[in-house]
Amino acid sequence: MSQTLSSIGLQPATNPHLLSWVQECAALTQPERIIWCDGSQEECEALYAAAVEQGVLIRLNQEKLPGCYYHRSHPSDVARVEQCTYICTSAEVDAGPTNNWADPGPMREKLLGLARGSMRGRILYVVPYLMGPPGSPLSRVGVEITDSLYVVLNMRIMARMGRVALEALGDSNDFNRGLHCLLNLDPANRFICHFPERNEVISVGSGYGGNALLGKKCFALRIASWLGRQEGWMAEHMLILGVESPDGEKTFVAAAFPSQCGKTNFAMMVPPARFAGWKVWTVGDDIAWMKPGPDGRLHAINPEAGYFGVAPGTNARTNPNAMRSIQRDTIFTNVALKPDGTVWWEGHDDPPPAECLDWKGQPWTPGSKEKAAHPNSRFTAPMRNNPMLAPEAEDPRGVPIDALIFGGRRPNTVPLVFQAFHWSHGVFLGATMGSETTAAAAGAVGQVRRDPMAMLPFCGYNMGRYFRHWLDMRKRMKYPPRIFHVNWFRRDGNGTFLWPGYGENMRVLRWIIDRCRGRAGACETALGWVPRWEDFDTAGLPDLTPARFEELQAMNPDEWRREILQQDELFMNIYQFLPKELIFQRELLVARL
Ligand code: SAT
Ligand code: MN
Repeated sequence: MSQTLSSIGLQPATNPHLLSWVQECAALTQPERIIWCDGSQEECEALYAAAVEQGVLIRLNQEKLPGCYYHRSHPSDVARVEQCTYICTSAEVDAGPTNNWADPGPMREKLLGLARGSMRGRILYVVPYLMGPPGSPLSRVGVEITDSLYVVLNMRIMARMGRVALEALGDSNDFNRGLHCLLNLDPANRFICHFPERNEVISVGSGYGGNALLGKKCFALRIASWLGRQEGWMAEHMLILGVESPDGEKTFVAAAFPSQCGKTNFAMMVPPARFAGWKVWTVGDDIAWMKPGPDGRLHAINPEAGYFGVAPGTNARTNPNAMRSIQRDTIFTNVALKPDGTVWWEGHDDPPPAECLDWKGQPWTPGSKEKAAHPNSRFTAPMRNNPMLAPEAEDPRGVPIDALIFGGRRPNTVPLVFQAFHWSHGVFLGATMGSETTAAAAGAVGQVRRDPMAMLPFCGYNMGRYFRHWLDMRKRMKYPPRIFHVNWFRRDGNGTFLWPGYGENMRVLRWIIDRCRGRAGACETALGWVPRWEDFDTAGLPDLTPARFEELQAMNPDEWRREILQQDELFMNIYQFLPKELIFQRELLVARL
């Protein structure tokens, strides 16, 4: 047993429900010792020291990157695995056609069998965490039991961890139970299983972020979406940001893009010179929990407390606030390690190092064929490091949302921006969203697949009922947000991006906000309301000619005919559960075309 850990984690919680569940898990997994995490600084230092001692983390150059550490995961364990992810409900229909379903009884037996004795000689960490600001009616408690120090240290950054969570829990039995066992990381024994009827998650055989940090996708999206449907709120794969105009007017928007489509960059956007005096504040970069408030508006909190961001492509131009956020107290996973104890990745500001170790620990030089950093390599950084963290991120009431934005990665077909005619049309836009697959999930990259509301891998129940829930939410709000669709990734005939993206997305955001506030023009098309050249701020972008703008916004009927047929594939898959409003929206679109 590590000396470094001998003085911490001695004080078990007093909550009887939590105590008995921890005892049950310990009896099953047979750890050598239990550590109850309290979230203190002293504990943090001891955990990092132990992680370094055990080779789980490498301490980076503390002068250049204070409080920063480096982790290499097993090369077969670098992304979410959707084919090993299950929703285990008594009735298969509750998981629906887009999820893997397993019968909860036999699946539990199998998982408990795998977990039995799996922590022998190891430490079981009890990680209580609070999702959302303390004191918020929208916040929820989870407890993760894990034998991974890497998971503990990431959870400490990603959520409000330790005492604060136990205080929020009190003697209640209302918390998410998450059991995580590394096992031997054999992909054949990798299962990420959700039991929404019990508010429980069991994840075995993977140490990777989305599979193992159970507060994130497992609880805050899959389980929370289930809870939200029952309780009248929404758990969405959305960033939340606030735009402040030069005269101090603040407007909050939430946006759903699939993994690796730039949510973190958009959430931390820095307005370009043209927008002097404008500020973009980050509330969250990945997940939004939203509920109608007493004022009739939709209020959102970011349940998380950190950013689990994609490293490659992150630099001072694409995301200066992320670069500032990762200068301290950050864990880097599967990036390249330089000889001076700092890190590098493809698309970093620094030129490729003459030599370094790649994400697998192999020597790498600029002549190497393989990438130095894994395409899904990540940073885990506390949100308090973000210089533009919205003060409202800690507001228990959340922020009122004026616009919801859907977007995907589409090289063609889909215009830069358009606005839905109304709420149910907006739900249709979200429901039919498509995007090219990325390295965030194991499997082929670059194929367009339907990813409704960017929730295909994260909706914890039947997708058709999820659409119904979206439609029903309209009735709970006096002032529903306006709904928009964006696509930063459209290309011209030569494959060149038509839109510069990043900070220039501020121009799109400006139009969206002005639409919400009734001060920007638009013209009606078959797809929705679109900005005309004169409605859109194009000053200071010499490459953006009226012809190019037209190309960006073009609606090509042939492409849309194909698009609708592709959308039908998803609709046919869930036809039995599809709300009729969405079928009508499809008919109306076809008629308009
Ligand atoms: O790995 S995570 O699932 O946490 C990140 C993502 O894919 O969105
Ligand atoms: Mn995500």
